[in-house]
Amino acid sequence: STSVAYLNSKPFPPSFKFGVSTSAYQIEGAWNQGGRTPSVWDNFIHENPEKIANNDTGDVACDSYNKYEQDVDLLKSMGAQFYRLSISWTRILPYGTAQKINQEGVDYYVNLLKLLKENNIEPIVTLYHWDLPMPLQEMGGWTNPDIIKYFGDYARICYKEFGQYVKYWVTLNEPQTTCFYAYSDNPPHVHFAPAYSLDAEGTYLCAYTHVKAHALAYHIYDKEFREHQQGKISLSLLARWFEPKPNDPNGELAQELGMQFQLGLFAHPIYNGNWPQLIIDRVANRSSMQGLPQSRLPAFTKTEIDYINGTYDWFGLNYYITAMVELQYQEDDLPGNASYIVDQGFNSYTDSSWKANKCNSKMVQTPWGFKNLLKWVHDHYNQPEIIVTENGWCNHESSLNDTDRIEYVGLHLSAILDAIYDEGVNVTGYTQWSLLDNFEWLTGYSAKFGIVSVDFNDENRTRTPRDSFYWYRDVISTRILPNVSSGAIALQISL
Ligand code: PNW
Repeated sequence: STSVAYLNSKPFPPSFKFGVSTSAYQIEGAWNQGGRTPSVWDNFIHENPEKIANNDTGDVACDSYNKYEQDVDLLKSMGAQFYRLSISWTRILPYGTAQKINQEGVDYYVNLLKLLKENNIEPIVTLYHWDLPMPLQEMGGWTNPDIIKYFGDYARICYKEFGQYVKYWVTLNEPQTTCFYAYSDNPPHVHFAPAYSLDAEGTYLCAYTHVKAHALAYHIYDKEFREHQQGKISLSLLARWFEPKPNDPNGELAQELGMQFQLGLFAHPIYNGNWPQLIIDRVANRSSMQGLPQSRLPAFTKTEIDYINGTYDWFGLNYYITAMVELQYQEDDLPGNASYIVDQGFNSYTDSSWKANKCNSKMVQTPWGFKNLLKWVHDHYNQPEIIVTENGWCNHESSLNDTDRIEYVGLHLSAILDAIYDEGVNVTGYTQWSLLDNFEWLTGYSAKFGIVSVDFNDENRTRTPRDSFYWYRDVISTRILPNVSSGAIALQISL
């Protein structure tokens, strides 16, 4: 049956900003142009073409390195207030370290940032969206604690070169996705570059180095740049909402394990200090039952805890989907090898009643989970200013009539209004993923997230706005969500 969904009809607060999000490797292309050297994703794809759908590569992508002016034109005609982009580390530092700065790479971003400024579009700049320089990957990447200082050196150079144009910095994008999909023994179908198969020790080490690298980059900004540049720094963390399996006596524990292992592991040290206690205790007990001389979760010293705690000015939240959770392993179940998946003890699954498609593993439309998550973040992390740095819908069709995307985004923006007005959550911005169809990692170009379609068979990479682009443009200009009665695109939700 079909019924009409009513979107929250209140206006977005005057200071709320709308925009879109992209990342360097997914849109720029020009992988060996302008002095850029390979990152871990270039090598992973060139060496294992079969790992990517249709043997796609990011070599050309949307060619935004050469066509960024077209991207800014689109942002302008949409009325975007924010544009979240990322810097390619190897465009700036071809050897990964500060030994050489590539001026051509610096110029590319300066030109882009100047053009955004001329058009009154505020950039949100991510320093690192997974494209680690190969020389640093060969030293072990995020399993080598020396990565922390190299990330700090890179961050300093970016603040110095670009800081006059940037008021919103994101140090790291979704370290969880990196540690769980690239530095763990997750099944191969979700193995991102560099596809290390590591037991829990390696996965936790990856979390430890990411958290410390973030904190160093924050302190460098704070000490050396903040006074003159007046920007605000955070990181973008991915979160699903986990809903406990109904009538399950272990449901609440499973939910808490879910929230803490995916989000708390990274957020708690930064927003509250140290790892979440639930994880410290659980991993310590399991390690000791397995006869280890110490916990496999690396311990922070008191000095480190204090150094990391509070290294944020806002909260960057990436949300796509909700999952059901149930307890899979009790604290004293010790099956198989010590992977983080076994330590965390919960199993997640999709409820069959949710609207879903098979894009990018599994997309589901669960806006109520988004509202719950926003409230959870508000309550657990000191009621921070939240900017939703990613949220969006993908499908496999290139149709311009993307009513499914309008429905998803409309419902999720409505959930933000609910969180603001019903719960007092301080959400101040939203950058939809994504401006363009782009290189969607393992699913290549087959998974389309763009409000603008890109023709990847055409060497001009012709960009064509979809219906959702015009819908979003109207939301940005009116600052309310159009309901059926207003004569705008009706949202027909299948129940
Ligand atoms: C995020 N998963 O990645 C990233 O920040 C973007 O680069 C990406 O394009 C976007 O979400 C859409 O997928 C994820 O398999 C990629 O669970 C995959 C997963 C999660 C996040």
